[in-house]
Amino acid sequence: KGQKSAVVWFTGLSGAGKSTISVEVENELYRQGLHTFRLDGDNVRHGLNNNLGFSAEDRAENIRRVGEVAKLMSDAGLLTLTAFISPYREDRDKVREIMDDDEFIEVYVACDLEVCESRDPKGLYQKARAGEIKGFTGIDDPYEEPKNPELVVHSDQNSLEECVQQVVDYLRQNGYF
Ligand code: GGZ
Repeated sequence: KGQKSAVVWFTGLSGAGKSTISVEVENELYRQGLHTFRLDGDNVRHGLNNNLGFSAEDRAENIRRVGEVAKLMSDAGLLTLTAFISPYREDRDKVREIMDDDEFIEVYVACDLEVCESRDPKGLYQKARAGEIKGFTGIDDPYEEPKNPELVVHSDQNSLEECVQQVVDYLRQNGYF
């Protein structure tokens, strides 16, 4: 019984629950004895990508670099989890293209904008509505939903535990561990 390396790529609006779900999935995989690595905006935008903002060009470069790092981690044998808005389909598809077959697992964390906005953990939606942040995803910047993700979890209709379970079940049922 082993593990198959892959990149579990969470995408969705700010506040949809990507980071929270990915942390809990990682905890569960750890309990199962798997080796994992997690990348999200909090660790990557402060270091590797601290020269990038939120223009379409900078988001594309953010996602490209994250994709390359995730590929390296996956090559090193780790089940890699990423949590980035990654709003542009083209940017996500380019990451998929550098991966092997079955190596890229796109997980759409679907959540109504209204629900994301009501959560507003960092007050960023409020700032975006007030015009204090320009180009905020979902407010005055686009989010392009995945057309054929490997998995969709609905964080506005299911509990955190259920969403986590759906991801873990997908990985087990598809032979990743
Ligand atoms: C979207 C922004 C923006 C703008 C700052 N648009 O909820 P958060 O705070 O913690 O998650 C968001 C994070 C998005 O970074 P990503 O690297 O995931 O974005 S992308 O994949 O599009 O490159 C949010 C915060 O940064 N944030 N400004 N204008 N989110």
